[in-house]
Amino acid sequence: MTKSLSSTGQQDFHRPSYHFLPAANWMNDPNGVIQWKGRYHLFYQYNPDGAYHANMHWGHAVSDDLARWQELPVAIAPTPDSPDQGGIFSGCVGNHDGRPVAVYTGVNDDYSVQTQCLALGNDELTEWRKHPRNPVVGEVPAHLGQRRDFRDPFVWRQDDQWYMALSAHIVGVGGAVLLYRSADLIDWEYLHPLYVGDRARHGRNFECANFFRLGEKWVLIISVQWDQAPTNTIYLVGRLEDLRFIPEREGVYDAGYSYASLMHFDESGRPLIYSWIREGREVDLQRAAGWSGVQAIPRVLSLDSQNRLLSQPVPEIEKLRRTRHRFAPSDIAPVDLPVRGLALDIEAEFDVSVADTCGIELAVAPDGEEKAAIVYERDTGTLRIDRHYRRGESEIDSAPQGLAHRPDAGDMLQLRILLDGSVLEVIADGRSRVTSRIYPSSADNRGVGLVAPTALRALDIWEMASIW
Ligand code: DQQ
Repeated sequence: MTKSLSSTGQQDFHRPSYHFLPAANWMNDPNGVIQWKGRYHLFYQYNPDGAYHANMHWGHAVSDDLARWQELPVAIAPTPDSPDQGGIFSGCVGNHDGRPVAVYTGVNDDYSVQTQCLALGNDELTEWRKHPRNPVVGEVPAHLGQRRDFRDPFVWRQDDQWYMALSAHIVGVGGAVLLYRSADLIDWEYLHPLYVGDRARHGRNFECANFFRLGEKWVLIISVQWDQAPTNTIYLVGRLEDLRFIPEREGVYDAGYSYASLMHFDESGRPLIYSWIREGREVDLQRAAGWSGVQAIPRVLSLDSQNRLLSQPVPEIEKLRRTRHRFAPSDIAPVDLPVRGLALDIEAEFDVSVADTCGIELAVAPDGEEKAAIVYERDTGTLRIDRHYRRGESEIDSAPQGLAHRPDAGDMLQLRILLDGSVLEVIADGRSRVTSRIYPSSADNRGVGLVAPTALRALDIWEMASIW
């Protein structure tokens, strides 16, 4: 049984040190990400009452460099006797003629009524005034056959109009992204579904759809609720014809704990994406820790020549790199490396033709029994994360994670790994992503090891500075 850290008196080594999370309490989806007058603003689903999902507000943090964040007071709170009295659910911030406008879902007390609302911000984005015409989108289109899942507005400018993608589902069919149009963000016209998923392939319900142009293509990123499987995020790349999205390629955005991703273009035009990394431990343990939910390191998006969606952590976090440990293949005989740490940034290259499996082990216990292994399995073409705990921890998810992956020609596998306390972000060749959570039972679980050292071609490990 894992004890609460307050009861053991230990420092909370599960708590990340270079990923953003509020000082305490519950956080989930990123909301309203925007660069405003040079500063990056991150809003997020936040419960000021504790480390559990309820009483949603928009928390607020700012950053000048995307590496260090400062938590500010809550930005938007529910208003009694209004369409958002039960919570301020997810949404975005648009720049309407130089004014910041938050577009979000307001919910009633049991979340059965979900409507789209506006709040007008001051120039610091710290004070928000609810629009007197809320809700600006109140009617659920009848053809959905349901009224409960109708949320997460994502707005963009196109041809001098505002467009809004809303996430929902059509009963018996699958997830749906609904398209609306407005001149002023206040009066909205429902056009039609921008895209309708197939329930067997794309899940039961869509949340947090993002729709944006990357070069010649349009990209749809969706957070998916499935009938049986855990939630995940998928992406589709295609074209826009008569304001309907025609996908040409689809893939998994992240096969793990990353969810509710939200992108924006920063002032230099970079497409940046943020994601909530949810917990992999029971609610009681989250409450005992006093915090729940972490933001992924923001990533830069691009498409490769095959229109696969690439994402790389923003280069700004490299300024947090401290001691570097560089290993050449000739150095590496031992399986255990002379590096220890729970806050590491790793770049590794393996030749997958050399061994059946290769990879890296992290958070390894002194006796080797507990660890997280990031393993590439050549025969099945699978990138896996195996979490080994000393005893069965029923309160902690230790199910194997993974997704299909094959390096392109040349057999070289590039891994980028961000380890930060209980957070593990893994990106293979820029295009296959698995986010994980690990909860070592001891702060001594800091070892780093190699699976099949002979397959290693290059390895850099940086110890990371804390942002607090
Ligand atoms: N989280 C929000 C919803 C959204 C969901 C509520 C996704 O707006 O659909 O906290 O995690």
